[in-house]
Amino acid sequence: MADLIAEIQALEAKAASAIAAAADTEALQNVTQEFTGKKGALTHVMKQLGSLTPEQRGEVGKAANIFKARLEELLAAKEAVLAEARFASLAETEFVDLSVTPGEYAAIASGATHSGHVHPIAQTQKKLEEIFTSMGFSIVDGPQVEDDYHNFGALNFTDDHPARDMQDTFYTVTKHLLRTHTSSVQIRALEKMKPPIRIIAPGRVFRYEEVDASHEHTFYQMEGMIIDRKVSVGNLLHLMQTLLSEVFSKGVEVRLRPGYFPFVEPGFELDMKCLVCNGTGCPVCKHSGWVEVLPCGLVHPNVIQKAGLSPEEWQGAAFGLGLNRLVMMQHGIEDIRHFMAGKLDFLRQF
Ligand code: FA5
Repeated sequence: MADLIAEIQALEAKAASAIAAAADTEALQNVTQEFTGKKGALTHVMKQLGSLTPEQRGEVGKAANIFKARLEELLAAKEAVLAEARFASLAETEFVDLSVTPGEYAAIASGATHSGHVHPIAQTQKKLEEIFTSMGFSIVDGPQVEDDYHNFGALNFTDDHPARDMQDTFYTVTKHLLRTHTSSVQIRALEKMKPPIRIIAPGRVFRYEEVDASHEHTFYQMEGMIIDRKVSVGNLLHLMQTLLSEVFSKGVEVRLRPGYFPFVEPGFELDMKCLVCNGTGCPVCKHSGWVEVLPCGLVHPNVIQKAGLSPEEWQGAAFGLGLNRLVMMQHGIEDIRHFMAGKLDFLRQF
């Protein structure tokens, strides 16, 4: 009998160290099984009671009950410690910050936090700004709500000029308009700055367009203009080449063809081989294999004269880059509408 009681008492020390080592509730349940379960250590001792007198059995039973009570105490104390640790870590991981927006909260709760980044058009715009400022150009800006004079009149579009129809225009009730191109900023720069002038003017422009894979009603252009003594088509082509080779790290196929704009003479259209379909034909290039991205030309003498400068002394070269289409070529984007659709899955690729 004494042996059995000693065996039971020895179980307490073993149980105490198993409970101390248990890292979670599951481990605690295993300890319970190990000592008081059907195949547990205490059950094993109790199976040996058969040879004892009823009194001796009573003594061993008492020792077993003391052990069980002690075991429960130890288990309860450890469970309390584990629960406290669980709550402490919940407070760290499952807090509710009432200042975050629902979108941010969903991202935090799912663990999928994404840091924001610059829009792909703005990324390319920034790169171009760096290239041109390193060549001595300054970045200038102008209003998006313009008057007819800066958007058309000063750019050699007379009142009844048929070329006005080339750019379908949104007018306001005050007879202002949403600028149809960044060429309006050429005029504002000529009004403010003294030649020689080297500027770029990136910005948002608007047209009353039927929207499709390559046409938006709201899109981005970047105007570039040089006014200097002795500016030639050679200077213009050099600018175009620099621009394209810096944006595309690989060589790209371009073609230059005559283009008509009232504010340049001669005028050119610079098209790029469509990089969405590699020139085989798709909705972006309207199945022609080529995309208009970079019209340009030498500034028309009338524009220079209207700005109060002598066309004999000063000449100019200008271009009007279609930024959305350039970025489409850069990344092989097959529809211009992705840029403003607010789809995070699209934007996160860049
Ligand atoms: C112009 O806007 C002239 N101001 C460009 C210019 C500047 C010519 C200086 C000469 C000298 P155009 O309408 O072609 O030209 O537009 C210029 C570029 O903007 C196009 O080549 C094209 O890439 C882009 N673009 C035009 N319309 C849209 C549109 N609806 N959606 C997206 N991009 C467009």
